[in-house]
Amino acid sequence: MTVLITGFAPFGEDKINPSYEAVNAISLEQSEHQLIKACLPVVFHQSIEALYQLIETHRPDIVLCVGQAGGRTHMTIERVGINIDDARIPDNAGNSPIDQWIVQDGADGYFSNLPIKAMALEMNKKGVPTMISNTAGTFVCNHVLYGLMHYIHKKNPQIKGGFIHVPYLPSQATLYANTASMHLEDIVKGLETAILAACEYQTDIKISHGTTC
Ligand code: PCA
Repeated sequence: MTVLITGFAPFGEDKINPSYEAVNAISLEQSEHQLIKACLPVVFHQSIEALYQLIETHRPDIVLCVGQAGGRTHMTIERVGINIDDARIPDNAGNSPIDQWIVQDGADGYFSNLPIKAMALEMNKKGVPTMISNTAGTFVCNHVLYGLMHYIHKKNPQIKGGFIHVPYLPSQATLYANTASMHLEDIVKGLETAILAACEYQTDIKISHGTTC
């Protein structure tokens, strides 16, 4: 299979983005799958346009986008992208949209069509703490997940797509009090395992990752 995997450039106060550091370091050399890696800009709309260009060029079977979620304790596989931009900080081009549609008159949300529970199971089996997340936020990561799934629904439902958020690296966490982090090698192992599970499982498994409030 051809797998497109993307990370993001650094944004906000951070000088490094673990998502691209990890994407850059992964390797599927032992498998028959082909990996295409790219770094997306942390800019509303430009990020989606760059992603669409990559999809049109490489025609992947699977698209996995990866972003930083500073403060999260686990790798988190996103279940859903929602049709809203609501920026807490400006993107890297200075845009701060508030309550704007990503796609005017588009669906309110789209679910990832990757086997997210199977991916989480395999990642946890490898010792990489992983959870399902029910919100990718309302910044550029959610924007890209929504844009990806909109493309898949409208243009090519054969593609499997989704998003994983990764924690800070330890070097980043040293700057903040009481903040979780994960070593790069574990993030890399988690992503490699996620990709292999996405290639292997044709349908998802039924195990609960539900939450109560
Ligand atoms: N994280 C941000 C955008 C880029 C990234 O790595 C987010 O969660 O929206």
